[in-house]
Amino acid sequence: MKRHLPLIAVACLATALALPSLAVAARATSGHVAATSTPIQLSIKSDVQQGKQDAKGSWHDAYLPALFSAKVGRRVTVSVTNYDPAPHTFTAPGLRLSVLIAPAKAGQPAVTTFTFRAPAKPGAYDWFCAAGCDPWAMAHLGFMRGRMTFTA
Ligand SMILES: [Cu+2]
Repeated sequence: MKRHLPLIAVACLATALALPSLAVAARATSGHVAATSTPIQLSIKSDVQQGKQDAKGSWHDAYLPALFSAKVGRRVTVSVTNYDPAPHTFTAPGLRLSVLIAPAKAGQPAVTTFTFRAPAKPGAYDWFCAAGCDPWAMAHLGFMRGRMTFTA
């Protein structure tokens, strides 16, 4: 079951994160989307859900995967399945994105889908979660911090 974020909630989050200059690009996908590439499917699992282990064997919150790519110039659709009963964000200042990722509820994962226009030129853009979830994960690439690469 897909849940779509009310835009007001996203706007409030952007304000709460003190990122008012970022355009909020979350859009509900109600039927027709002019997608020209396959949606990027991401999952989020918490430490207790054994999201991802660090080098010492401790589990952390993580986006799975955290490093992914898409084609330049196209409309990109990202679908995030959150198994964690806590919210996260997908915040990429370089892409002018800050999207609130809805929490799982009553044991059911929440799916948040958003779209944006990929940059015209190849390049890599860092993103992070700004929700204050797992401080270690938020500071480490591959957990609550990642990179999106756009290729020709
Ligand atoms: Cu997070």
